[in-house]
Amino acid sequence: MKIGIVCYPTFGGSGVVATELGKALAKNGHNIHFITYSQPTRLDFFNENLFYHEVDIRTYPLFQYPPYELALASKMVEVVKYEHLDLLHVHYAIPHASAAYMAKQILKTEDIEIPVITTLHGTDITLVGKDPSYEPVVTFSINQSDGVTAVSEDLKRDTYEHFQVTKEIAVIPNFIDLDRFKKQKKEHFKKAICPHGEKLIVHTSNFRRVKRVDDVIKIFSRIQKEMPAKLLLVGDGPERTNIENLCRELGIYENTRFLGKLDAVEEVLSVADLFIMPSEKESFGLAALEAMACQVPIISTNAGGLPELNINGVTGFLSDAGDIDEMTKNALYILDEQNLDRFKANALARAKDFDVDTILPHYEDYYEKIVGQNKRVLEKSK
Ligand code: GMT
Repeated sequence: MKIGIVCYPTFGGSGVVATELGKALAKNGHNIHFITYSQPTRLDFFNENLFYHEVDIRTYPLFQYPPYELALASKMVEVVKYEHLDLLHVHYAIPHASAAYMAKQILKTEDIEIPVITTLHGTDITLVGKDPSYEPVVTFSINQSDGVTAVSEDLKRDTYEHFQVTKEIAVIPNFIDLDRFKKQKKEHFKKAICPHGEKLIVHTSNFRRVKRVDDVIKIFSRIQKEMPAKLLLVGDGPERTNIENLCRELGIYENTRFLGKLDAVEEVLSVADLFIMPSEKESFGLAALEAMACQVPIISTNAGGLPELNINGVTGFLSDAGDIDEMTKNALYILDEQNLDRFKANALARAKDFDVDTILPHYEDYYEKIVGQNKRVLEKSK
């Protein structure tokens, strides 16, 4: 199949899933055309089936905000037309689903029918999409998509609850490449960071408020009072300065390292003992899945789709957002030598359920279904 993938090219979860999906599909022989405003971060290798089309965003003194959505729709029209695509798959509803709708209508005037699939990832529904400034367009463009997928059952429920969506939503969870995300031998790295056998705790995120990174710091500060430990923070974002200040306030800065936007996160996860994800909202929790694949147990909230990934008392523990006491107690339980290896093994076993080789066929079957449906409707209307 010839598939156009539209996504955010940055480190965000939706962009990572879209890029990894495109790479896996290309390896399976599909032609994948990425359409976005810069080279996706994880599009880092050559494959004869992978193509990249950059959206040209022309600005003009009149525009306070350059109209990205129009430039994107125009690029979609061009790529569908000249590359003879069978399908457009857009990741993250805003503004990709409405731009795809526009492209579809333009192409229709030239007798080209292109099916559009929208994948809902999380904050496009749970946070930004619900806002009255976007809600009508989000609802409309989801309903106009030929197919809609969500990354968890919880996100599907949330979409039906908060939007007048009538379209059937298929749940296809996030997935993981277990060849890349696996425990690697990085003992020298562990020794350098934890020279006295300290336990190593990791958090990775985009440091937005919804991630509650301050809770990570508070939990770590309490763990440290009970056992020697170090904290590695991967990623960057708007809350970074506040978090650094909190570390200084709590006197734990010396035992905390900010690693920034690290690409080889699996190397850090390979030496970690515990991963903390205290998010207020989390539709799936891809970062937690990456940790689990590297045999790292999870302390998380029970928000969104996290209970569909992290099994309470087995791969880690789930708590209400903000319950620092319970999360600390559970973290200390996991880090106890009597329990740690069991949780690590369980985390890996659970991660295997989300192996790319298991999840990819769900996307391929869904593509076949939507393209087939589209063809049948067209034939009937002739
Ligand atoms: O907020 C983020 O973490 C980024 C966001 C995105 O869409 O770029 O991630 C969301 O999509 C990921 C991939 O499907 C999910 O694993 C994350 O749970 C989800 N984040 C939130 O719901 C907060």
